[in-house]
Amino acid sequence: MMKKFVFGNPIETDAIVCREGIVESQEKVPYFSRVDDRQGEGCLFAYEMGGHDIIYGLGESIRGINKRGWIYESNCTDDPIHTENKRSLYAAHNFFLVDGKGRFGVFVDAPQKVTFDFGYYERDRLTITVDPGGFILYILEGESLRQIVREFRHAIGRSYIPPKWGMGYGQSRWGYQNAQDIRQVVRQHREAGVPLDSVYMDIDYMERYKDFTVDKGKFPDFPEFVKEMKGQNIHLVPIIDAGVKIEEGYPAYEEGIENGYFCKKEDGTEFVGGVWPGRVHFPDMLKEEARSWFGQKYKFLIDQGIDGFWNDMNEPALFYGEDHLKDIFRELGEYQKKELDIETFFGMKDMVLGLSNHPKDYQAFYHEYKGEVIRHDKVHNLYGYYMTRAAGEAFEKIEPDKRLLMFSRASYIGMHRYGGVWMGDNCSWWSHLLLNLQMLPGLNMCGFLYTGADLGGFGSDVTEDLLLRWLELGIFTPLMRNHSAQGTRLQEFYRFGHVESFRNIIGLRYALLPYLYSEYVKAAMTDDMMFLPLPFAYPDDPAAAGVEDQLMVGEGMMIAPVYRQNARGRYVYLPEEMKLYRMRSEESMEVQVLPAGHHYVEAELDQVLIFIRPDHVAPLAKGGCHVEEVDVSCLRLLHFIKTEAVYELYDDDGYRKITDWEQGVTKITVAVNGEVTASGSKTGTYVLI
Ligand code: MIG
Repeated sequence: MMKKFVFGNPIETDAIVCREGIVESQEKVPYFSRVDDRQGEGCLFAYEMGGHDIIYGLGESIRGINKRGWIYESNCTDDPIHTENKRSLYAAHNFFLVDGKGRFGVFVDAPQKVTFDFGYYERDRLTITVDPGGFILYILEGESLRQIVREFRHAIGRSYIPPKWGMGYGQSRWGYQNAQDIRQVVRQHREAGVPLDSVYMDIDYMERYKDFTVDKGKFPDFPEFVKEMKGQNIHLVPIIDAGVKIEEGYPAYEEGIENGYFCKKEDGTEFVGGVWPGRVHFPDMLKEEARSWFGQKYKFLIDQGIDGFWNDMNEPALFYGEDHLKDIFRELGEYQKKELDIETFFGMKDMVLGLSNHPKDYQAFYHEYKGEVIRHDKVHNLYGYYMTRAAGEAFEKIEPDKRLLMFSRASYIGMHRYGGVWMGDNCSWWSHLLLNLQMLPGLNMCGFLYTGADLGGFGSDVTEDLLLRWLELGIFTPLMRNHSAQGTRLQEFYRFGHVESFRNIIGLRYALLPYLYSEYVKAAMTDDMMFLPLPFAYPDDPAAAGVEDQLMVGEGMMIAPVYRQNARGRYVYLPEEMKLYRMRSEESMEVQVLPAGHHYVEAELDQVLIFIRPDHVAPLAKGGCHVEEVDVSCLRLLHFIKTEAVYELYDDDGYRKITDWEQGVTKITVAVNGEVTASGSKTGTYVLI
């Protein structure tokens, strides 16, 4: 049951696409009291939580799986330091679930800033504050948490499905300069026997950071280079930034100016911001013609053989707004005349440090959206979504049958139909390995199935053990990409002493691909989650409710990664009896059945813990050096059979859009005596291990 409550004149976000079953209600919002409408200053709702209520959701946000006890702001922000004192990251995912005294879901469909206080100001009080402007509140009820999520996901439309190679391993680094650098990365992976499907191209491939250009000095024959890489089963994935460089003679700039595609200020002139290329204009992604123009620009790269992209800086990140910068220079002139003391020094310092992503700048430009002129801050949280939508809508026209890889940094619910998200600029910290795990289920709730973090951490210096432990989680995330910032320690796997450990663990991912890919596609097709907090699978187990460091992965698997340095194992909670596969590689494993309850489970640095639920199986293929090489002709089944297990294995060619997914399903049945029978699209041989 999904009820809709409209307040004021909301701006349509296109988050909800399926309205069937949604009831528009004139009654009072259930659960909440409307405390205050603050005379145009925003609107506030409150709910009194039970002492043990758990809050799930909010997608990409900091802190735990249970979001209770902190205050979060949906206000897409380029903040590269994801510490627990922060309130906003890059996304605005305004959906959450309350489980306890009451069980319901809430979606605040509002493109402006929204604040969620989950027991921050008052321990048992949950409040939602929506900044001025209209908005829609949806309240969802259902028989279980999972059912509520499904209902929500149905309303927001089917999640994006990547090409299969997008679930292979990707190597990235902000700093790869040219074709030579990339060739070397590929060669070293191949030489070390570390599987690899893609190499990412960060901003340095462009000509002076101009979107839709390739630097000729660095890539003398780009189409030929793309072909050369394809010949080695490597997909190149270039970055696209939101800002368009202001430069005479640069087509994207000239066309944008000529047709009025850039965001303008009140006086009708184009807003000027500063990002990588220096001075830029921001395409008005919300304006339909501008969006379709920007989307078509990707064709420049697609025509040269590119089949994947990542969209960056689309909060949009602003180093500075030009007018604001001028004000600061002027004020600095004033400060120069003063003695800098306790008052003036910090005033000056804060002024300069606060230059980037300043609210004043977000109030200085406008969009043309659905026939209206709207100030940016009123729709701020839609910008990244609409940039990715620009690409997604264009891809439909350019390559109607093919799946292209696409993920974005900023997002809003609705964008999940066009692409995935990566978790932004994390750091090489052990706490961020845990944060990576904790963000996964919330993202799934909000429709984002294609996701992952910068494995090993983007900022700061990684260590070999952190990278390996991180990989041991990363092998389960659909987006599995090692990315790091320039200036940090190099973190390609082959740079470390125990490259065989990396090779083995990542080999395990490729072996697990049939399972992970099946679970992904099934989750997308049935509006379900791939990563679940334990209580979603064991709603009646009070001990499962507090587990913050284990996840269910698909139907039959539970993972419990080690995320502490120097640990040689960890405590694991089993809500029921399970079979543990302690794996060093796809070949080498120790197997043990563990009863329900708390256990200390050993896991050496190069061992991954996989738990299989009773009467479930998970198939393992023979891994390869890239996804095309994964051999599914003989599947070995991780299994725990008490009576019988039935598994629906989905597979396809990995490139074409999926039209009839049930056609790709093979039903595998394992009887209690170990006999395996299969029916459906692909039957091969099966071995229990
Ligand atoms: O502010 O393109 O999150 O992945 O390497 C830095 C350079 C801009 C931020 C992205 C990061 C990328 C970096 N970009």
